[in-house]
Amino acid sequence: MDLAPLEPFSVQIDFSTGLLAPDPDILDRRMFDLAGYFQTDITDPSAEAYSVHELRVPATGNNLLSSTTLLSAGKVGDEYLFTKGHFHANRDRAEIYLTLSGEGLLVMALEDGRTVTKEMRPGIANYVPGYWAHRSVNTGTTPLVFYAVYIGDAGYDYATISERGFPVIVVEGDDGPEVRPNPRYASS
Ligand code: M6P
Ligand code: ZN
Repeated sequence: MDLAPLEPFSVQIDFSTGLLAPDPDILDRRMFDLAGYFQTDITDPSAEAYSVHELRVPATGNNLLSSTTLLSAGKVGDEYLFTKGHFHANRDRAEIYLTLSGEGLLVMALEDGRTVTKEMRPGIANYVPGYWAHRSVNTGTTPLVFYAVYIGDAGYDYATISERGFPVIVVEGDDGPEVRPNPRYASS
């Protein structure tokens, strides 16, 4: 082996808040980071949208990275709040989501526009195979908290989603969340 092995370690995950101990790397996303992502304009740019709390592990292909995401409840127009969503820069890298609290939908899309949407509820693990872009949507009234595990060199391609959008959007309908075609989706 070229490098010394990492030391084994453990983390404490608070399932209701998603907070980790010892201290993770924290990435805060505010509403202005999501400007242009919704059908309507955002109204409160400085409001917290979500945060990603990542365990400190080198981002290499032999490691597993993992993080909790704490996604606020709320809507922009009639669209539920969501994460930016991304393809992996290394397209074939897979990921697993385990929902810890709250409720939502995991929207996944291939580059050809095919989509699959899965429920996110405490205790459900969602498998995201390589090549599927993924976005989580908080359809509840409390924060959506989930733990994600991904291959260390997956990387992020945000540009494709930021330019084209997802093929579907999730809006509040008369009987709850509805998945509808995105009128602004730019197919390739
Ligand atoms: C999950 C994982 C992370 C991701 C986060 C927020 O925790 O997929 O890799 O950063 O969700 O999603 P996004 O990066 O699309 O904003
Ligand atoms: Zn990912």
